[in-house]
Amino acid sequence: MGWLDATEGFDLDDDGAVDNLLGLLSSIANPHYERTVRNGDRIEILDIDLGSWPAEMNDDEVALEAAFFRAVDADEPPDPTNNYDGAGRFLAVQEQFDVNCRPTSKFDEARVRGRRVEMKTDRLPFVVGWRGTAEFRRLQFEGEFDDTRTRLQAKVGAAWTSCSLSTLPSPMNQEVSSLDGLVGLEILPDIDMDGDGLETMVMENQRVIACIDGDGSRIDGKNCACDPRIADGYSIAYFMELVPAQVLGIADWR
Ligand SMILES: [Ca+2]
Ligand SMILES: [Ca+2]
Ligand SMILES: [Ca+2]
Repeated sequence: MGWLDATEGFDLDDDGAVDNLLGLLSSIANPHYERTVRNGDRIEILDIDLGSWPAEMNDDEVALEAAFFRAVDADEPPDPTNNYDGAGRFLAVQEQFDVNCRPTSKFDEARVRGRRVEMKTDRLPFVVGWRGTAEFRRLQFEGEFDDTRTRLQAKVGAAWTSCSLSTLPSPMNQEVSSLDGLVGLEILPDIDMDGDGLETMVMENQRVIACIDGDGSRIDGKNCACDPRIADGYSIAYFMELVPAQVLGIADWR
């Protein structure tokens, strides 16, 4: 998996143009994804309810239940070499479930027709490690299975909220947040989630110190991106190849 180039992705704001602002940084991000997927630090599970699938592939559209969640290796000690051979065994992290043990990251809509899978959800919280949770809005997933319906090539697009980026450390400098890092590169949110125009941020000493709402009003403070008036996000698009996996249970993050 990795980030798609800025020219590829989904139209998240219905203006007819692809939205993938963070694709600008794909050449910086992708070596990190490649490494962490290979060494087992990044395990993402797409749980599709196979029970409602037709046994024979046909052109009927079938609604599915699906959820996305973060997982860890179930092998003791963790063995990343078998993660992608179709027999890998994993434990879902408990932070992806609510108190009734339902996934917090279910898709609102999921359907399959022939080889193609299309899914959507308005809000998807995704655990990115002990550091915290990424929040994606307007998430779209499109994938295509191979002949045996075991491997799935997919792309996923979403708006990654400024608030959640402000709670996660920058991969390039752990002293600042991912939002500080982006605004420092003059990369500002491009998806207007709350319809009041695009929000901007004010920096001082490499950190966001204030947010300017879509209507021009200023919200001071380093936590301004999590004020309810600040809702916009950064468009992003991922490519991924999914293989069969077994989920044995739920684990604490480790
Ligand atoms: Ca667009
Ligand atoms: Ca806005
Ligand atoms: Ca706003």
